[in-house]
Amino acid sequence: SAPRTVLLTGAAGGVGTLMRELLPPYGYELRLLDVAPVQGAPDAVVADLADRTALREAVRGVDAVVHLAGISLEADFDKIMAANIAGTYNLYEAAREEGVRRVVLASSNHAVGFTRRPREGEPVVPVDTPHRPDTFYGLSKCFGEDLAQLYWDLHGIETVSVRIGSCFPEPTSVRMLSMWLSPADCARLLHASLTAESVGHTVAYGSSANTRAWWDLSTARALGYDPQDDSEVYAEKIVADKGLPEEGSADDLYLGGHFCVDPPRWPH
Ligand code: NAI
Ligand code: 15L
Repeated sequence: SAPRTVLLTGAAGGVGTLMRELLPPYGYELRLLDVAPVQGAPDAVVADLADRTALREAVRGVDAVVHLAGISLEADFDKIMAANIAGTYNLYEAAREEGVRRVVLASSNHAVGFTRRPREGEPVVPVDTPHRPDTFYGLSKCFGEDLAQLYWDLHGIETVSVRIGSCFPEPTSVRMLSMWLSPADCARLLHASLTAESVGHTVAYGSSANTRAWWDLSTARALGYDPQDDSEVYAEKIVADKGLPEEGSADDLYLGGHFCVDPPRWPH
């Protein structure tokens, strides 16, 4: 049966704040968790993903988890390790112990960030393209996807790993014209991921129906996702303001764009 009570981790973050508003109209009752206090939500669980007892209590009785919590940019490996790698493991263990059957996992384009972006006329990037992280951050998302697969194979916990492009109210760069996931489409995709039947472990790219999309939305659409937005309405202004990425730059070459070279480690 369709999930009703959902734990939303990372509820104080950018996407979490948007989803707190946009998911309840689909009929969900949200329980919120974040290590930071969640503005205007006195009932939110304030806990670190390192706190296994708190996680177990937080998942008790929910039908599903939308797992957004974690470090969302490149950082020192030890920090990524604690929040994203150990933290995601702790969350899945809590889900297993409490019998939660479905997780929607925030993966990222940076799990495949060093993949060349398609040039005009080339096929879009398929969902089964090999992992090719661009950062320790992206590597932690690869781990999350593999953990999700393991928990499906070992324990029958279903996951949709959503490789989110760029989920912000508006696109703000030329690269984001390809990557943008509008907040309303994000809610549509999370809802589809929560309600689709028999997902096993499914990897889906998360973007709107962008004219300039670089990747294949077929697995997302197969879940029932029907994106309604297209970044193209912002294109003229963004291209005029920012100019096209320099030929041969990371933003020009790779799905992960500037993450591939920031911080600089070796010349590309
Ligand atoms: P954000 O950084 O705004 O929010 C992340 C939240 O997780 C924060 O509120 C933070 O306090 C919380 N958090 C961090 N470490 C924690 C810990 N140890 N225990 C408990 N809570 C912790 O990130 P945003 O943009 O909202 O992204 C949400 C998720 O989606 C992240 O997992 C991110 O990696 C992923 N994502 C986001 C994209 C985007 O365009 N916004 C693109 C691709 C992936
Ligand atoms: C991500 O994974 C980040 O969490 C988000 O802040 C954006 O930088 C996004 O990718 C992006 O690639 O634009």
